[in-house]
Amino acid sequence: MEINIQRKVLEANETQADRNRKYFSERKVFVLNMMSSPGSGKTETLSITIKRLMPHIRVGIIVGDICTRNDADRLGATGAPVVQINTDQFGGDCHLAAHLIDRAAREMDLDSLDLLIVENIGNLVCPAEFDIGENAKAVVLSVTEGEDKPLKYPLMFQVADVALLNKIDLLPYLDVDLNLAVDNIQKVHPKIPVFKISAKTQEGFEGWIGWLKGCVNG
Ligand SMILES: Nc1nc2c(ncn2[C@@H]2O[C@H](COP(=O)(O)OP(=O)(O)O)[C@@H](O)[C@H]2O)c(=O)[nH]1
Ligand SMILES: [Mg+2]
Repeated sequence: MEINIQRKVLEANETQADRNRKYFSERKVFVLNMMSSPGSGKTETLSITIKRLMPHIRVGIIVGDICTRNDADRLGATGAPVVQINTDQFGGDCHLAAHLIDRAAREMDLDSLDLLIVENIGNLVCPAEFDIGENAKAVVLSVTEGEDKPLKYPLMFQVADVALLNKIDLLPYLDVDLNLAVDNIQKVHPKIPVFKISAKTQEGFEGWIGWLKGCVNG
């Protein structure tokens, strides 16, 4: 019974996600779904990414959290339009579903955007299962989380189109093996592009920004 209900929820989500994708493509907006566990650096990475892309690429943001507008305030400081979703009004869901993206996107002027980035709720499990109608998925893993996380939470890394290995500025203080972290990501998803970055120092951003520009101009 539980399995049937879960299947129906995922099927309904898939239908809405396909509708979203059509809606976005009619408006010529590329949509990126950014995911990670809480605290890996999604918001920090996005702040820098947006600053580097604008004004040539016009970016809008939908950000999901269970509570608070903190990330909307941080990302809004870039000047990009931001819509915050709080899932505590909907039972505190641990992921963004396609119908929430539909509602948030209708609050934005998509005709004035080239790229819509969705910062998903911090969670390495549930968001991987929910298509939101995006064109690409990015996963952020910070070096402080340990090299083995791709092996423990493989679905997230399998569904991702690109992986960002963040907080490399902290490597001198950690015992983590950066090459092993890359190997583990590529063990569950061979050939996925992995960019090693620091959102604090902006090291490694050229490759990531180039990849994203390629998607938008693509
Ligand atoms: N040292 C360091 N700290 C970072 C880096 N990226 C993010 N942080 C910090 O990590 C914490 C969580 O970052 P945040 O962007 O809120 O992560 P999110 O929960 O994934 O959105 C904040 O205190 C950030 O300042 C980084 O590259 N290096
Ligand atoms: Mg955040």
